[in-house]
Amino acid sequence: MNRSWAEPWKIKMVEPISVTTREHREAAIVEAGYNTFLLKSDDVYIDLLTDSGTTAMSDRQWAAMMIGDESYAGARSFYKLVEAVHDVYGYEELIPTHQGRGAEHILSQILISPGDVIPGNMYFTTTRYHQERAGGTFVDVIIDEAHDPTSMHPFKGNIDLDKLAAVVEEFGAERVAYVSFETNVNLAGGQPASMANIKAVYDYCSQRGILVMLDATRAVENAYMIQQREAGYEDSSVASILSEITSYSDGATVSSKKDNLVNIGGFLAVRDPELARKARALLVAFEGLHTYGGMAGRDMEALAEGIREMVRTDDHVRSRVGQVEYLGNRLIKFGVPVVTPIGGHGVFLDAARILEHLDQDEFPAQALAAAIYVDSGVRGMERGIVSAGRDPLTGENRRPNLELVRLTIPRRVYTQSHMDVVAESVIEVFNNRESIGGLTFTYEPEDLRFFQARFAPIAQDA
Ligand code: PM9
Repeated sequence: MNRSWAEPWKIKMVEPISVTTREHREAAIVEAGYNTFLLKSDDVYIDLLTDSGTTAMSDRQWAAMMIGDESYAGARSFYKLVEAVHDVYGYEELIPTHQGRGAEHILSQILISPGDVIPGNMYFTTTRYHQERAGGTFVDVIIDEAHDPTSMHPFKGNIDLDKLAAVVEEFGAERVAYVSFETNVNLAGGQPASMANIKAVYDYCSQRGILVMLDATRAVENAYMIQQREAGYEDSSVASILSEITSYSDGATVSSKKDNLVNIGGFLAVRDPELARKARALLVAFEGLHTYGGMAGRDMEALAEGIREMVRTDDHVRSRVGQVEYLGNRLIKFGVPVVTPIGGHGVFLDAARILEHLDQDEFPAQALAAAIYVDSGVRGMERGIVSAGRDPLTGENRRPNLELVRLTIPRRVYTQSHMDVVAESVIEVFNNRESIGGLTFTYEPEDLRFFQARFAPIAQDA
């Protein structure tokens, strides 16, 4: 018999949430311009917008916050964080930032010169934004399977070495600022890279003097997938797999609001002291002094504990990913098209297949996210043509193959019953999908448009 797992924690404090009426939600989505980012959280029942900063911290983390050292310089809490990052990720030099994009900003500014290219395994919105702001051009070198929501490839986050070699050949190694290697690729659906691929990319790059910088934001989830799927790792701990992943890199940016189990924080970590010196010079201008960057002492305490907790035993990540799989498998059972295999941090609904009657220019994923919200108060996020934005050179919409709604599961926050409610709502909306119409922009911001864009339904007779 298959035995069940359960969460490796019990609940000590609860935060009430309440369900609203359909009429209330219909008014709220209009007020939010059909953008779930613009909804007030009080109008949301089950919030699956993001797994970023939405974690429930442990009693140990809350206790650690009480002993935060708020000294301006040289705080004890900083050194505790340096030790945790070194022990768990293996990097010597730590540059603490307010969150992931702070680290991406600094990394892009110190490594990218105008005209450089940055190959990477599918883009991430803020990462590419900072790369472009620094004058670089991002080039997608992820394997083709990542762009196919139905592919069952176990490592859809892998870099295609032939594509990478073609970029290096075309531009020359000296124009490659670094390889941007994301673990458990967010926009591909939370899909991992294999250890064999991570190592092969690092070997290829180090032979040519090209740096490999990980986006290790969800590296623990990637390590767990390697344990589950890659031959030779079934008996290794997630902690040891994580150490091996990071050993094949020159540094990493991390949004600590995900794997690291805190509500705010992030860091850039590198091995090279000279690179760290350059990063710290910018850190003091844009974030804060080099021993706190963008965080209070108490935040660094909670983060240091979160980093240790995420890999103290494998039970945490097993139940975290297990909950995502539980939701995904329920939806698959009822025929709802989702990205497969089920990812590490969320279930990604395939809006292109669900709303086949809508053109991509009618923003099917945006419309589907709004429809699910109206049905039940469950909030997801568009990850398709709106998130992809416009090409800065041509001004044309980028048209990603993946037109998705992400139902992202916060860590240690919701129960299996919440997942059942979510599944039932998505199934109901799926069964009534023909009634969902397309959307058009009423306001389109220039940069990172998905955050604040506003929409209206396309008139039926248009
Ligand atoms: N990710 C997410 O919901 C939060 C904002 S949505 C743009 O998935 C990766 C892989 C991320 C990420 C944020 C960041 C930026 C970098 N890399 O949000 O600045 O998923 O801490 O991190 C979000 P910060």
